[in-house]
Amino acid sequence: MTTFETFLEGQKANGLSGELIAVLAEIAQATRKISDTLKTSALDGLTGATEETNVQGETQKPLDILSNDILLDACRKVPSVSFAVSEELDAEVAIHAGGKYAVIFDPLDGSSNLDVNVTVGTIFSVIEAKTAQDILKTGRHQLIAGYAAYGPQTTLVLTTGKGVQIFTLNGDGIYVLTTADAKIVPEAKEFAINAARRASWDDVVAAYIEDAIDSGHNMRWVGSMVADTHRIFNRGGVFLYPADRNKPASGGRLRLLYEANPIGLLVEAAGGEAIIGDSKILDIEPTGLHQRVPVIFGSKAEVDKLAAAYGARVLEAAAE
Ligand code: P6P
Repeated sequence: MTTFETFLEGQKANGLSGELIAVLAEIAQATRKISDTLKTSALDGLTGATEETNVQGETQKPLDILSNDILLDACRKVPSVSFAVSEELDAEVAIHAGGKYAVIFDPLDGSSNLDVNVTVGTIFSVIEAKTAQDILKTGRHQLIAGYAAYGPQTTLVLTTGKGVQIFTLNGDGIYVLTTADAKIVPEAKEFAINAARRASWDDVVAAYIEDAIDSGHNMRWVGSMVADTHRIFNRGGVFLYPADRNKPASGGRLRLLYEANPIGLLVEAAGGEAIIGDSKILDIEPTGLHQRVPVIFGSKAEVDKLAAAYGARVLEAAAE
């Protein structure tokens, strides 16, 4: 049995720095704490909503704040952490003056599902950043990316740049390696999109979904990105959260730094593709901590169809 701890020993032998191993170990410990907290949250009066709203304009839930605090405490335990960036906080938080790694996270993604006991998750990313300005770099600079999915099982999915590993939390609070080199199947007949927003889709997405339905594809939409992502790791498929064609400046709903980038690195490391139209997510130059982008990722054959359609549209526009 390979545990997370023995995995880290292997990572050290493969050259991952002791500092990054310490960061990853504390993030994993934070996800264990969040998992434990969620299990009894309804008994501990931690459900419902607070009177607070976050920088996104979303009503904060007690568990959003608690999960955020658990991750900030984890960052403070590691001297090499310079900054923390969170969906729940307006600006970056200075952690250790001499630090060199920024930890970027969505502490509890999909928290609107908490009161209905549906899988939610923590999404995290680690980059080298000695100054606040260093934080705004493309997703290709991520050194570590991953998520924890808190569902019937608690699973930790991560990459340190070489493949994707999946761990499952056992009854003793130990993460056990259950998939050593996760791959996303290139072909799949299942898409994830919020079909209620059909009026906001651009013509590429609308045509793709219509064709998928005509071809007998299935649809799943959990309303929790981590849950939809984990399904795609398990059986393939494509996830789409396109920009609203009526509000192009909004960029979409999902955030680049702590949702699209970490998921994009994991997906590419598992042989999938992650795009925003004719560009790859990991090549987008960030302009702000909470920048939103359209997101399409999953099985390579399906995402390539969409990328080709966007590419053709760019060529048509250039020819006009
Ligand atoms: P909608 C959760 O709030 C989230 O950021 C993602 O986890 C999820 O995929 C998406 O929003 C759901 O959005 O518009 O369907 O509620």
